[in-house]
Amino acid sequence: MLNEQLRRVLQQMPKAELHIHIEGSLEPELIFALAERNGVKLAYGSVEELRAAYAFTDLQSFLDIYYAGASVLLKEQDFYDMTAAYLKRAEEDNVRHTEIFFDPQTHTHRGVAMDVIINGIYRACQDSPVSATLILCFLRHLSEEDAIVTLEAALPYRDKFIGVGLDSSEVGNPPEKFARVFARCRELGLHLVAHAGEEGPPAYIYTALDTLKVERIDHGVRCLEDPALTERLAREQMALTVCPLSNIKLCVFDKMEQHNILDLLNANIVATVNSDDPAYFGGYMNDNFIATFEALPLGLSHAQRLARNSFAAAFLPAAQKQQYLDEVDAFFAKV
Ligand code: ES4
Ligand code: ZN
Repeated sequence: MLNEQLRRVLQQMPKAELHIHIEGSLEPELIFALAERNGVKLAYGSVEELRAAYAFTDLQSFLDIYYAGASVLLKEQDFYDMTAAYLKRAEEDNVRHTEIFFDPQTHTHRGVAMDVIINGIYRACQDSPVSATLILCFLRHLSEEDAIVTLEAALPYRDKFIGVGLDSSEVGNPPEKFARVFARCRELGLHLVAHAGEEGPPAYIYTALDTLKVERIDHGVRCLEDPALTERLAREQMALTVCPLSNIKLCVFDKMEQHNILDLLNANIVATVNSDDPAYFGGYMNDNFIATFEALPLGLSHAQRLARNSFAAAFLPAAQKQQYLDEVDAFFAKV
């Protein structure tokens, strides 16, 4: 069991979240409320029935339900309400800064316009006391051509997102499939990230780095299978946005006791803790920290390191980053 002091520190320490899919923050209750509001028919009869379907065996089994859940989002206010609910939970967990993924293709393919998506999410970010920026993710199971069309549709709102990412079904859709669209995003001055090494092999982490030129790896936990890659990630201080509860729910590791986040830290990798899809995977930021620290021999020094890593890896101006890092150190000086 976690001692009371460490639990309180994990809850109260200032932190940044760098890997959260906003569509994955839709709680079953809100899915049903929006379905009702929009007259959308769901394949599940009740909140309980929907929640009972959250028994995943791998990434794809989750994605099928995640896209079904997102089908209730139609109006700008729906995107606003979803984002506002997440930001309120983040604030309760002492998240000071968050970089939110959104998947426009999940919505544009259902006929929802890009301005509805971006304006709804962005307006909720502006109305929150939590610092929040947006990262547009391309769905890797779709074509690169579709990603290019999506980027073009989003460019009128270029000032409302800071970067692009790559998510959805990893195996069989390697980063290099998106070489051209990422090159274009790089020219546009967008930050670049990609999911790699969650279910996919270390080779995908290499091509995310070398072909896409990403600045962070989302998940990346399979890097430890390759000692040269592990050493490189540490040397380059390339951050990994690790999502512990997600990895357990999607069977990347059987049990939290087997999670490799402590091994990543011991290899001197800039690992961070994040919630991924909190409504589906059993918890928000502090739930992830607590579950991880309960299962593994992690202590106060690891908590401070993970809090520092979260800000060090954030896409923030240097002065603001330093301010957050000082805030972390001031918090731990009083513990
Ligand atoms: C995702 Cl856990 C995960 N992996 C890949 N794509 C995703 N989209 C939402 N959650
Ligand atoms: Zn993810």
